Amino acid sequence: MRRRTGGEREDVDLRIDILTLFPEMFSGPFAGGMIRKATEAGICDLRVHDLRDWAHTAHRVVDDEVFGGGPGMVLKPEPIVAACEALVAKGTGRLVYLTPQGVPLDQTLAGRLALECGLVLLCGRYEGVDERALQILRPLEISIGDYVLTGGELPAMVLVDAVVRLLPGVLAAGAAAEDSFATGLLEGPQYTRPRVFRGLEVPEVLLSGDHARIAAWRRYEALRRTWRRRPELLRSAPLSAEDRRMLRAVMAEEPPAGRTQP
Ligand code: 6SD
Repeated sequence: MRRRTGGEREDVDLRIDILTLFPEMFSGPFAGGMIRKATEAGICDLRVHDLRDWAHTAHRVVDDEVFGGGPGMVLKPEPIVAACEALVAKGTGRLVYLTPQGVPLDQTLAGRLALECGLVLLCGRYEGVDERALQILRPLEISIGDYVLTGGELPAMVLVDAVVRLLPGVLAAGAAAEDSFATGLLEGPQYTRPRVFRGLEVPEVLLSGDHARIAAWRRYEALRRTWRRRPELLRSAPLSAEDRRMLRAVMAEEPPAGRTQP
């Protein structure tokens, strides 16, 4: 058990509570792959809750019309505040609200969230959540990108995937350290058998067994791809003197691709 300052004792690394009007959406994505393995291994504990369980009316109503007029419905503050307060207290977790108005999710933020003991993910629907609920709860507001979805469920799934794979024991040792973005660079190309496919050969260096040469080739290809596709990443990537020498060679080889017009 890691840093846990109070609340329920848990023997998992990370407890994630998800609050949603559509709990069934999560059964597919969480039933297989890496997330299932992490759950079965006792690394994370994922629980999905129906917001309607906190509704204070017999008909389990959790939404209402927008004050001031306009289309759509807004999620009422009472069930949201009651649910979030109950879940945050249980898991000693940090509350996150998925919204296009939030801070962008990136690899650094995913890494920080993976250090928490508990996360409570609030998924909005319709026109969003009554502002007073957010004023009272002060969640960390996170966006998965500059496009508008119909609810917070898909962003919550994206966040869970990005965070859970970083928990110790989920991936093969060292795998996450090699990720695109973890190194500050895009990853270069990868190959598997067959050695020749439709006349295209696997680069000879990868078959050489010379680990130093292979590592240098991979670094060069990562620099090349980053320069071509996301040159702005090179400004903040940690680069060694040898990386800078390679980068000069990459830049001499080809100009940046630039963004293609839509
Ligand atoms: C109404 C929501 C919640 C609607 C969203 C988040 C991002 N990055 N795009 N769209 C979103 C979240 C949309 O509830």
